[in-house]
Amino acid sequence: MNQKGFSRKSHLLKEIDFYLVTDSGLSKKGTLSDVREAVESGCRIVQYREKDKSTKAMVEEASEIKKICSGRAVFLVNDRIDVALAVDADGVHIGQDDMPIETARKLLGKDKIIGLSVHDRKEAILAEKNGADYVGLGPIFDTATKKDAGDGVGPLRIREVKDAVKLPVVAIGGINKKNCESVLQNGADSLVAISAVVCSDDVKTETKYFIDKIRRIKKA
Ligand code: 3NM
Repeated sequence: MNQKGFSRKSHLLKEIDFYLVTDSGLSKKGTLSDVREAVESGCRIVQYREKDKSTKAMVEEASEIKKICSGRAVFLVNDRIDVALAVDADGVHIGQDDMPIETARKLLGKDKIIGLSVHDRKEAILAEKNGADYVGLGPIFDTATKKDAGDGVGPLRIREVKDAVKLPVVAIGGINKKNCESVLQNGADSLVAISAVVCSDDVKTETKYFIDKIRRIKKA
């Protein structure tokens, strides 16, 4: 990997704390409003996750999100490498059953960020070996947001994965204001809390709450 590309990516990922994943089905004010409010609150990484729109609508929306994130937040697209390429996003987030990471890397090139969903230590080690830039570990707690997520693995799993890989670990699944401390105390570098943020009336305030909490606990 080109050293410049590598250090740029690891620098960007070192900066992340609260990680916004969009969900148009749950959102009260819509995806673009959620992204705008989260980024205005200081969120430095946004993943556009859309399961119900046409490719055309996705490319249009992704292009708007890219503008909002420009110079302020890393912008990734969930699963859809074609959409990420179409708008020149910063990268993608893929799952275990999506495009194989080696193929995704060939399509995207070495400078783009690729995040991979993992469930345990073994998958995380493989993700690192295969060139992922970070891992999304989940579901930490039971969640109704992703129907096929399975049972929560518990926050201690974060520590196991952190001890096994050097990659940043983003915790996801059932995380809210009440349980986020246990997630952070077990070493998560970043966390996602979809319903806790996009179902609220005030995405800005909720995002700020998580950002402040993460920064405070990381510093302690
Ligand atoms: N991925 P909420 S859990 C999109 O385990 C997603 O990989 C998961 O939503 C995984 O914060 C999940 O509302 C949904 O629980 C997270």
